[in-house]
Formats: sequence, structure tokens, C-alpha cells
Amino acid sequence: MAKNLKKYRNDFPILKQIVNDEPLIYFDNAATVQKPQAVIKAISHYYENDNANVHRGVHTLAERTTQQFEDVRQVVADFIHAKYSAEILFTKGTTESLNWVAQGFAQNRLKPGDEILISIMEHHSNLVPWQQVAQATGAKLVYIDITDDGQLDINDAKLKMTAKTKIVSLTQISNVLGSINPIKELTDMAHAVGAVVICDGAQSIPNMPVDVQELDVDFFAFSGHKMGAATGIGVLYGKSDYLNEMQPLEFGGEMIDFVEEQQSTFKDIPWKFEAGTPNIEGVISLGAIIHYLNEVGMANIQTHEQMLVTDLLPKLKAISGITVYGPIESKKRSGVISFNLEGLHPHDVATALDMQGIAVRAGHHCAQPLMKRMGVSSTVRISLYLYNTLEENQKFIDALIATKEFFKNGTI
Ligand code: C6P
Repeated sequence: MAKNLKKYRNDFPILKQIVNDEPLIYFDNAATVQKPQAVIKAISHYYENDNANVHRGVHTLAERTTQQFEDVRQVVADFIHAKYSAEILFTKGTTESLNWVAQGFAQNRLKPGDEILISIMEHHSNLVPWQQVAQATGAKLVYIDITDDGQLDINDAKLKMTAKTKIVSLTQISNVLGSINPIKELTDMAHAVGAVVICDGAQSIPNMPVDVQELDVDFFAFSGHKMGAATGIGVLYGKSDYLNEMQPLEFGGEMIDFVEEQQSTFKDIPWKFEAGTPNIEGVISLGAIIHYLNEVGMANIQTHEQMLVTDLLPKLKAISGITVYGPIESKKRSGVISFNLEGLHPHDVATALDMQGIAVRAGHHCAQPLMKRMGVSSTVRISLYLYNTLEENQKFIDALIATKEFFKNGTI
């Protein structure tokens, strides 16, 4: 039986506030999620008790901090089922992780005529780095299309995976359409043509169980802030052979073994990639949120979001003049829903909802090629998380209907 997640809402202090005279309804979780008390406390505890640099000092605080820092590497490895903790690199977030793979790995492998395959639903962070690599190497950037209901077109993927395909980089969940991509199936297809597979897990890691060995992806990138850790911390997982091949993009203290006047040798993975003082409080917060999410249960979070989406989709679709994007079946979606209201600009809708205490995102969601493919310039997007409730769903629907009523005569 699905676990009732109601009690966990109280763990998020920020949600108790009033915004524009209404209790806050936070429906912008795909942008960043709120932090539970456990994470806030872990950060304060660290600064009140342990604050020191890592991998340097031999004093007690330094050793304590280093131990905690490296323990989190193992916690992350266990969370995503990596084989070795050395396969976990700490980065600033998904964007940095993907840039590291693109420039530090793919760029050294690709040559003119090779193909990099991504999809039209990718976030700019899994698109612009590949444009850069394509321009630098002469490789071609190829796009997998989507179906009319916003799912990755598997037939198109099959057609486009050929002997020329050297890199396949795909999101597990679209931040606009909410579609969940069959990464395992796609990875098998890509490996069959000899390509290396990178998965953008920014939207999946907070919302569903992830097992990188089962998915068999070669790299997996995600951000801490989207799962309840601090901003400025993220992860790049890579299979150890590929990480050994990958080149660091930053050089300096901490990543070296020996430095001579004219040359240096570097540490082994993972440390050869982590130059300079890292985001220690971020790593501590990442450990704390993983502990918290394990307690809630990732499968329970996914079930909860599906329950909310199953409730919301028909109510949304019943509003006249609405266009809802993405898969028709709620089973094929995460907690992300994009829509537009006829005659209303998404920013006006978002502002009107904010006046009623509801935080949503409006715009192109850092996915301009996808917007073009959908034939729109922007959408309103709601994104749900473990602390959202059916009551909030209903208040949101009521607020949306009130917004429509308010702008009856249109604004554009
Ligand atoms: N999407 C959104 O509101 P960073 O900014 O590095 O933490 O994550 C980038 C990123 C990469 N891939 C996907 C699928 C994403 O959704 C994001 C971040 C946020 O949709 C901010 S634009």
C-alpha cells in the first residue's frame, strides 16, 4: 500500500508562510525544491561544530570534515547504485556535470563525421554543451523527435542510432513535458551501435528510484538543489573506465599528486576532477537529503506524485480553452505539467496565480528548441513534489478558473 506522505510536509519550514494573503502553494519544484529541516540543521551543525577544509589538515576538525565529505560520496554511490564510490564526482550541478562530460570526455573522442544524438526535448544544459563540442570537433548534432503527445519517439531513435553515433545524451524526465523516457531501452540500443550514453537525471533523481547499473548508462548527471540539498552542489556519475579516460577541466590545488616547475601528475579518480576547495556544506547537505529521501522512500515519492497528477490532469483538461502538453496517460509522466490558456500570456497566468499564493513557472523553461517543436514560445508549468497535497491541487484549479474569469476579455 502506498505510504501516506502527509506527515513529511511539516518538515519543510518554508511551506508554512503566507504569500499575498494566502497560504503558499509551491508548485515550482522542477526549478528547485524546498529544504527539509534535516538539511538546514545539517548545514548549521557543520558550521557550528566541524567547519574545516577537506583532504588537507591533520587536525581533528579537518579529519572530521574530510571523513564526512568522503562518507557522502559512498552515500551517493549507494543511492544511485553505483559500483564504486570513486565513480561519484562532486560538481556544481547538472550543468557543470554535463559540460565536464562534453568537454573533458566527448571532445577528445569525436572527429568530423561522427554524430552526437540528443532529443528535441532536452534542457539547454544538455544541448548547448553538445553544440559547442560539435563545433569544436566537426561532429554532427542530431535530434530525436517527440511524438504528438510529447513522448520521445522511439522509432525515430532507432532510425537515428547508426554506426556514426558516438554519443547519446538524453534526459530521463523532460522538465517541460514531464515525460519519462525509457532510458534502459535507449541505452541498450545505443550500446548496440557502440555509442557512449549520458543521462541527464536533473528531473528524475528527485522523483523516482534510480539505479545506474540497471540502466547501464555510462554517465549520469544531477543537481542537489532539485532534490532538497543546497544549491551549488551536484554529481557526475561515470563508469570508472570512462572517468579514467576523461580529462579534468580545472587544474590547481587538491587534484594533483606531484607538481614540478614545468609539469604535474594528477590524483586518481574521483579527486583528479575536484580542484580547489569544494562546496563542503553542499556535500554535507547532499548526504542529509539522501538520508531523508531514503526514509520517505523514492518509490513512495513517485507514487505520491502520480496520485497528484492523476487527480490534476482531468481537472485541468476540463477547463475550456486549455491546452495541456505531454503524455495523455499519467502513468507515463512525472509531476511536471505544462499548459497554456487560450488568449492569455503564460506570464500573466503565473503572475495572477502568484497573487493567489501559488508559485508556478512560466516561460520557455530553458528548452527553446522544444518550444519551437511544440509551436509555442512559452508555457505555464506546474511541478509537484512529495509535500504537495490534493487540497493544493483543488485550490490551484479554483485559482486557475478565477484567473481565466479575471482575464475574460483577454490581455493579448
Ligand atoms: N531545470 C527548470 O526550472 P542546474 O541548473 O544545473 O541545476 O540544472 C540544469 C537542468 C538540466 N537538465 C534538466 C532536465 C533540468 O530540468 C535542469 C534545470 C530547471 O526546469 C531550471 S532551468
